[in-house]
Amino acid sequence: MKFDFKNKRIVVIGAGLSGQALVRFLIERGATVALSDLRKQEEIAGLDSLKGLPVRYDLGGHDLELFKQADLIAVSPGVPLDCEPLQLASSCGIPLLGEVEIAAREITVPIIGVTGTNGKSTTTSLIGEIMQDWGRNVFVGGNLGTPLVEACFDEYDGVVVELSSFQLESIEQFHPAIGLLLNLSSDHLDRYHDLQSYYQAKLGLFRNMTAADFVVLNADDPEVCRLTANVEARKIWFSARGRLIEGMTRLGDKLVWNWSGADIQFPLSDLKLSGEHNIENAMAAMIPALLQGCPAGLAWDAVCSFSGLEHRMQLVRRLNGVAWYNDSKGTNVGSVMKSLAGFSSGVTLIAGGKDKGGDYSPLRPLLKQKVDHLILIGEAAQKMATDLSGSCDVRLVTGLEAAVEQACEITATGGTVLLSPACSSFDMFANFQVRGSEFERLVRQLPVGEVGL
Ligand code: UMA
Ligand code: ADP
Repeated sequence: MKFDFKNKRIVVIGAGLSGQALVRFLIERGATVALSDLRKQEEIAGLDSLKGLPVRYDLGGHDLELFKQADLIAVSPGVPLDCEPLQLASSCGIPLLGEVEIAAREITVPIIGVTGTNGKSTTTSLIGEIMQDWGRNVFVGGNLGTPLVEACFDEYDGVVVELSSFQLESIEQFHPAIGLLLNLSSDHLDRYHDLQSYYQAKLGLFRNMTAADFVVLNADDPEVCRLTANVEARKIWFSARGRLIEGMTRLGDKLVWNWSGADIQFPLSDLKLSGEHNIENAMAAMIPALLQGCPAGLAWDAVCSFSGLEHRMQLVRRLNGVAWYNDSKGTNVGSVMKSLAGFSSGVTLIAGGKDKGGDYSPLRPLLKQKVDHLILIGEAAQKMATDLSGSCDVRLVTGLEAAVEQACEITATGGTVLLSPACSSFDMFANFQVRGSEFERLVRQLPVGEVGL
């Protein structure tokens, strides 16, 4: 049901990308809007885009009176629902709507929603590539970078949206036609009290889905299987371990799609993306398109021509026999494990950043097998050193530049240097993109001839 925003007093909390897009959208719909953020004006990028709009600013802290007088609070994903102004507004009976919920009430075309702990951005982009190659005018965004509410400014045939647990926490009526849950592992324990609360937030994806909808699920992930037992929508499974008769399954060097009488094979040798995890992403991404009637060959061609997103296992440079990879988006233990799995040995791993409250010790077996040196940076460095000591040579350094210098000195010829932090970037950088770009800059300026032992 659409919300009537006309003449409503709405406080938008969080002045990042989502908050700014919400302000533009709500003003267009006739609301009286205030934008509130803990940060000061000079600390917030992009506010210029709101120049000339009738917005009341409440920056450098939240004015609680403003929240008490609102008709509605529009919530950015990065703002926890238990923060003081939102608790207060709730206790006064003022409705809180998340950015995705607000956007979804306006969107009338079918939505494909992608969630999971890892692989969301890659899979969302792959689905977008297929749909666009198929001639569909789809909006592709969400947690990937363009807030979903931006989809309300234009006409589209469909929407492909990446959804984080933060966005799914405040779902009320959001109802995708196809929902994908790629995998579940530990993350964001700085926002959630425990892992189960994080998983429950993810399950918000399915809240309004019915037997007329489809869910795409990873048959190899025990948590996904356990937690989706009661989901009403029709389940289509994918398995990289070849365990399915129906659905999308990997059998050696090909994928097999068995569904509703179809039996189609896709050769994995055509895939440009590398890494076992990307095979899973490719499998998941093909399913929505095939369900919607996209020709299988066209869908596979689109997947195969996709060479990956920036900051995900990107080869930056080969220098004096050492390969340097940027995996700045490896922001949790599960993703670093997948990234390390692609190497045999001789890795110098640069990790650390802002700690998200998890346990790093599941990395120990892979560190023992594949990593010679672990160079730690950022706020999490000490905790990681404690969790991982004894698994390989562990060093703490002051920052990314020092880490690159150390890696350059100690990595043997034939080896690999991998930035895959297992942490978010916010202790030292604006975001993971800035961290990755800074790493690439530092690596590119390393002099030829002085690298490797
Ligand atoms: N803030 C307050 N009060 C609080 C807490 C925060 O005012 O109590 C303010 C902060 O000072 C900041 C703003 O809220 O100015 C942060 O808002 P935001 O984090 O929602 O920022 P956006 O720029 O809108 O980015 C969000 C997503 N960020 C988060 O979920 C943390 C972006 O995902 C997403 O791309 C964007 O919306 C568009 O949909 C980023 C992310 O890190 C990539 N996501 C997490 C992840 O992938 O692990 C979930
Ligand atoms: P997300 O948007 O969920 O963070 P991305 O597609 O941006 O996922 O990939 C981020 C990192 O997660 C990659 O660099 C890789 O290390 C890891 N990753 C990607 N896909 C998967 C997957 N299917 N399973 C586990 N890890 C993955």
